[in-house]
Amino acid sequence: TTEKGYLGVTPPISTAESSEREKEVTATLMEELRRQGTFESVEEARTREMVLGRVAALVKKFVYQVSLQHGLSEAAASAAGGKIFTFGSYRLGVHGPGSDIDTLCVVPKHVSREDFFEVFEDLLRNMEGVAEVSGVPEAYVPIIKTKICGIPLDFLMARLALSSIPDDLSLKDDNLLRNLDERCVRSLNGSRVNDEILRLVPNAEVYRDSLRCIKLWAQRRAIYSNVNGFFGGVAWAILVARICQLYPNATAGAIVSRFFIIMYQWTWPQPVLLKQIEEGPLPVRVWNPKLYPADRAHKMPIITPAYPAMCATHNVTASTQMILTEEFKKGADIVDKIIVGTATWADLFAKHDFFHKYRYYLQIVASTEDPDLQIKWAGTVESRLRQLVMKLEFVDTLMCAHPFIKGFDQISLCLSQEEMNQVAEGQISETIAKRNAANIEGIPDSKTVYSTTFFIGLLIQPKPSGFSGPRKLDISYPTTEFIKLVKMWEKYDEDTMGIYVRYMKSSGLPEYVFDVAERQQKRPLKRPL
Ligand code: 3AT
Ligand code: MN
Ligand code: MN
Repeated sequence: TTEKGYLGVTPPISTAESSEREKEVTATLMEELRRQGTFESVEEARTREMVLGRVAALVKKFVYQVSLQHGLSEAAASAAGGKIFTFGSYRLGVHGPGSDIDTLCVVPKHVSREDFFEVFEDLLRNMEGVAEVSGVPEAYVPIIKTKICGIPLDFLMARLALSSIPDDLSLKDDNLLRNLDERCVRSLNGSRVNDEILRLVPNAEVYRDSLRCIKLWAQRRAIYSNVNGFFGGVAWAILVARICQLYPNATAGAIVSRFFIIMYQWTWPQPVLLKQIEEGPLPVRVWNPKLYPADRAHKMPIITPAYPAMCATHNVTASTQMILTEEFKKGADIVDKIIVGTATWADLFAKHDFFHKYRYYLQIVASTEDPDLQIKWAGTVESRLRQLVMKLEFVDTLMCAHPFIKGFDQISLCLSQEEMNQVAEGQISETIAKRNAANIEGIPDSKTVYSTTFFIGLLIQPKPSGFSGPRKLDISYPTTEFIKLVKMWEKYDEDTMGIYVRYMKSSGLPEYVFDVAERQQKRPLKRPL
């Protein structure tokens, strides 16, 4: 805590201890989180620690080797150091079984990014227990993805303007960012944000338990996704931290119950801050709605606590704000019932009803004939979906355009151009769906089509009463504009990449969007809209 006696930009709402009932529901919450499988086994936790120990040693070996290549003496090369910092869910202590370990490798100034993608990547490949090393040096945040002893790891690297990296180095000092490559600044950011969050919460254990609950809830409700205009991991982590600041002595059950009501009543676009925004040593933009119109446009700003302050929720649109707000309200109602004993935590974690909720949907299909290209093309289309959502929001009779948070991948074996076209248009017939490699053997002209299908639910204004005939909904303009936009991708190629948008009734939704239980009870909707 600080000289003002509390953490955060305002004093707490209450410093009271939790009531007996709140302590009871905290215990049942922890039981439910265990039942839902959000914790890893003791054995997996041990493996992670062992892997991290080996990785820390490997980074030192990497720095040592490169230092020798640069002509440093044995002694100087050993003293050059090298250190790992974890961030992401593992660092916050909210990771589940199978989560990755996000690991930042900090190296001294004579070790370059090229060394990282050559020497370090090679060292990794030759390490025992390592599978699937894949470096993406050209990414916005360059990354090496790998798996060690079954644990997935994401490696970032930052090269500081220091001749050695001591074991007790902290990344807190903003001056460390001076004279760094932008990619290094970006790579440092995740770790610095996580460390600040942990420094700014009054009780780390209460924080972790509360965040674990909110993350699970957000995933189940299909509102955990930054790219689609909902909130991503960093935003949820900041929100829960803010509630912890407001109730420094509350237990996790109490934090969660306050979380929903406070978020539901939040007076957006007032930003959520964990501390005052600071200026710093770099010539970079710090989030400032008074200065920048783009920042003023943020609908639900949640601001990262490490310099340079950024908005973690840049992608929120009018529609996703509406959906988030509705979910906060539903969450608030359920936790009220949990406190009085008429609902259980399992009710809070109920699966979303996206594919039952709307009468009309848009289906967006991205397709190629190459599995590697498909990942990039589908990613590009997904990253532009919010542009389609925003254009749909301008359509008069459309009240909400609700993007689903994930695409559905399909691999289809086609025997004719006609079948290929069908797949590219999202019409995968039963014949195509059931076909496999064995039953087309020997047929020379079979082609494999990779497709990823995204969905947007459409909430259409009810017809005025007494008005008959179909309600006019003209979505041709948003659709054509969206297709034009995705085709502007620099690697777009008309001959190998398909993009198709189809408007459909809920009855036309493909089977694969439903899980087994839903398929059995699926029946036509009878709704007033
Ligand atoms: P998991 O438990 O791993 O699912 P997480 O919160 O750790 O949850 P990620 O590993 O995906 O999630 O991300 C951890 C951090 O890494 C969050 C963000 O600061 C950074 N990050 C994630 N994806 C990217 C990306 N594509 N480019 C740059 N940074 C990213
Ligand atoms: Mn992670
Ligand atoms: Mn990761």
